Amino acid sequence: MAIELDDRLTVIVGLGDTGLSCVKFFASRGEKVKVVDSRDEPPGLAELIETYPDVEYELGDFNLETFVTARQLVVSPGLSVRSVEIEAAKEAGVVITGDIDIFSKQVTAPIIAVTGSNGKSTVVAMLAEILRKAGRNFGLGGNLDGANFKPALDLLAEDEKDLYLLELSSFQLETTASLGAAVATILNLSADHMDRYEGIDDYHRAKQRIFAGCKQVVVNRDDKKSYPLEESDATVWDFGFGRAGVNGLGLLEEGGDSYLAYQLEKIVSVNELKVFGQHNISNVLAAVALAMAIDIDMNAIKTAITEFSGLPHRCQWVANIDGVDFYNDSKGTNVGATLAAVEGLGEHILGHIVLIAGGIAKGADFTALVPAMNKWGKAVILIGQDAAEMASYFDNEIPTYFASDMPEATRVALQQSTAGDAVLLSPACASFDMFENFQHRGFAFMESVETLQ
Ligand code: UMA
Ligand code: ADP
Repeated sequence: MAIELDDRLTVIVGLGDTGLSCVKFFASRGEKVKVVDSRDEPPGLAELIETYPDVEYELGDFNLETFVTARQLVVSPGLSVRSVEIEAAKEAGVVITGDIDIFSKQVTAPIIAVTGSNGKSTVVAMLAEILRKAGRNFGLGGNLDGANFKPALDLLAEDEKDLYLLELSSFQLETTASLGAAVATILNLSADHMDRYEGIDDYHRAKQRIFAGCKQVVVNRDDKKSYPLEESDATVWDFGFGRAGVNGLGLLEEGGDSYLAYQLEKIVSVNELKVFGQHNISNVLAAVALAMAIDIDMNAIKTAITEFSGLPHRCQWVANIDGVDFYNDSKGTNVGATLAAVEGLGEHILGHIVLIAGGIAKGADFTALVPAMNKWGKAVILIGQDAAEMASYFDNEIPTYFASDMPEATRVALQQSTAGDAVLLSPACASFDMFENFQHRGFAFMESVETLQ
């Protein structure tokens, strides 16, 4: 039976945190929706049934008919828009959108949009601290976890804000049409999610959508992939390790010390920062550039960046046992992140690193970790589904051990260490084979370390 145009529904694809925020949004406007999720028991189900008992839902294997007869599909980030059902819907003329696209069309206040392969949450958290110090009335959400967790559409239920700060993943950007951000940045680009994209260029193209219609861009001078591919009239700010030019943030060397600087104007000494590692200097410079693009007072910037001590599960110090320091970098979920953590920590400690890594490899190439571990490391302990695949990279290069769970991994790591060394959990992999998510993995590490004491 043919479906009349007016009867066609908005179909929310996915009933996780994003899907639920979409249901709330449409319900608040009195719009009828249907929800589908390929999982039999998606996380948002109990709340949906309790709070929105009238909303229809379909669980388990997707029903193609529901997709192709929809008015629009609001696709959650965990699902690729290239799935058979979504492609078929697109062919049939169904509008494909996502929560960030809807959000950007609803708000008139400026949006600061941050993406990148690594450092997003750190930069966004630092910028949020800067905005707080400056007394700005802003909303904070997107692809964040922990204390800052908030799906973007849930921000619309809060009081009106003068500014929105969003962390965006490539998955979320896939469903944006023209974001129109006041300021947009790709902090850096290195391979991640290669199981979802056709290659790095495909992943890069998804990230580039952040620049569509933006007024100002912040680029990383040390990573050309962070620059917009399309020409535009947007004002450009840049950050990077060398000396900075006009509208630039960089480093100035003076009297044996290194200073963060705006053009040739010193801001603070690198020694005044609480976070360590070159990657974090890059993160601070990015946060300052974003703040300056929206005209934040330099005093607020200085106070916030010198007080910021980092987020949990990101090179977080956990304990010292027999002179060995333990660091939780469970959010190191790709090669670029683990490389940054190994180099940052390697420079920071006197001894060597024993790395705990492994999990779901997501189609990654681990070659780049080998020279870094040869330089800064002394052993690798591997866990999880793709441990054997990872081991093949380290064979004959560095002592490698397998562990069946986190308690065993930390025990072996301590055995391989001596005073002055550091044990670093930075898996370079996703966690879902053994844990609920990266936070769960980080807590498992911290608990295992506690039992070693
Ligand atoms: N899924 C199915 N079937 C479905 C729908 C989803 O199997 O029908 C699976 C997905 O493949 C995925 C999982 O369920 O493995 C979760 O997907 P989701 O789209 O329901 O996720 P949400 O709960 O809505 O959470 C998402 C972000 N997660 C992902 O993109 C995977 C959260 O970022 C974000 O905080 C939240 O929206 C609100 O904006 C977390 C994350 O891990 C921190 N992000 C990835 C990362 O940072 O690497 C991208
Ligand atoms: P994201 O939100 O992009 O995942 P986070 O700020 O949560 O980034 O940091 C995740 C991990 O990435 C950290 O634990 C660290 O190992 C690494 N990392 C952080 N900042 C950078 C950076 N600028 N470049 C490379 N790696 C980084």
